[in-house]
Amino acid sequence: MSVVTLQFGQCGNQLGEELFDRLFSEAAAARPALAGAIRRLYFREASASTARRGLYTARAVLVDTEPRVVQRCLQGAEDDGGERPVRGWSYHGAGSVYRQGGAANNWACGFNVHGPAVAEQVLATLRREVERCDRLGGLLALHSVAVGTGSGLGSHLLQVTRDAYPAVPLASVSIWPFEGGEVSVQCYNAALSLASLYETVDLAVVCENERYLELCRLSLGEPKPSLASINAAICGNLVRTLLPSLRSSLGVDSCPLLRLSGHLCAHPLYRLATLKALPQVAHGTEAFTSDGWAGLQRRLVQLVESGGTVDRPSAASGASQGPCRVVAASAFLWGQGAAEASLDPLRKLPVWRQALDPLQVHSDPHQVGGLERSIGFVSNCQAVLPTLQTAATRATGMMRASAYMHQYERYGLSRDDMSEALLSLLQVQNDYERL
Ligand SMILES: Nc1nc2c(ncn2[C@@H]2O[C@H](COP(=O)(O)OP(=O)(O)OP(=O)(O)O)[C@@H](O)[C@H]2O)c(=O)[nH]1
Ligand SMILES: [Mg+2]
Repeated sequence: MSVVTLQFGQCGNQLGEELFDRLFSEAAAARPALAGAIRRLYFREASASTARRGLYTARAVLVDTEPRVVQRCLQGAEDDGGERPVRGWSYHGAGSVYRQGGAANNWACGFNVHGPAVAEQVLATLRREVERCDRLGGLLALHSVAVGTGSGLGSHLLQVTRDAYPAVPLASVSIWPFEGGEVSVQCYNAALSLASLYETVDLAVVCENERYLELCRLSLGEPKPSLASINAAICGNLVRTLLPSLRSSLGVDSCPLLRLSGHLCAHPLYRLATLKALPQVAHGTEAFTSDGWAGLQRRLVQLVESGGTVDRPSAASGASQGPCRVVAASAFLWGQGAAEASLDPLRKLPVWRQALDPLQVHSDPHQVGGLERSIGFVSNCQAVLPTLQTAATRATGMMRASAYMHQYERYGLSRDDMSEALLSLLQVQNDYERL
């Protein structure tokens, strides 16, 4: 079984490149059976024309409204005059679709202008990639919700992809912007993206740049994190839910995150998930870290209760409204003794008792990221609430003042369309609040 990744816009493409690097290096460090499973899932053997740049080709479709980032991804290791080691994998040039001009920071421009212009070409490119899979296990989209291409074009392409593959698990990794607001209309774009995601994907993994910035600073020891560091931190969490685990009930040849989308998002009102991983250690110190399973699980429970991402003592006290409630979650224990570890501490997680099988646990002896023991965690829970509340408050305030609406009307998005998206955002916020 294989998974095809869709990379939309600058953020989606940069994040995708980091993710494939991570997956490939995990395969290189894994025992042969697991390495084979990882490569079959996310890579295919390179054709003769691309083999000189690596033996494997990422199963990916790259899309953008400007050529720069896609071209850099395609050039990969050759780009910097050989300073970076040859990475052993590459993208296939024919797997990319890009235009000129960008999407003007505007969801409507991406959705209504660029979307229809490239949809057919993207679907044809995706079809070719799907035909190279023995069996398609799912589609994973990477994008930012903040500006024009990843959010607007991404939303359009996810809709046509859903129509073309109605029965295939479809998940997104949706990056939320920094709170500081690089773009004044980012809350509009996020609301429009979220409304669309709720109609198309089975599961949307929400990764907030602000939280990962804090993770890099406070826990990973990087005083001034770059976007590349943030991508590395996101992929460090993500990869623990994407690697197949041979000892798990999910089967050797499937992507856990996609296989679990039905379990995590069984209820149609709750489609958002967040990631966590422990331990959080600075790059280069992995070999000196040897946390026990009981300690890791206890800290994970504290982190989940607090709704946070960063593991620090103050997170233990929990939020003032009580512990963050969880609809459903999956924990992945990676490393020495994972299959034999007692799971007693994890049973204290604040999971929703009405859900069937609310917590699933999977394990494998592979040491992810060189850590003797680590836990990855994906949960559908109230941790998304602060992000939803901030976006909803800002977007409704701007809408009341009719701010920037003309920019959207210019690209065919009416006030009613915007109001509907905001209502949908408020509804999602309300549903998570009432959990
Ligand atoms: N985590 C992460 N965030 C990114 C990255 N690149 C951009 N962003 C964030 O994504 C948002 C901007 O989205 P981009 O992906 O740059 O824009 P785009 O989708 O290409 O859309 P346009 O350029 O407007 O056509 C901002 O919130 C950035 O902080 C990245 O590599 N990693
Ligand atoms: Mg761009």
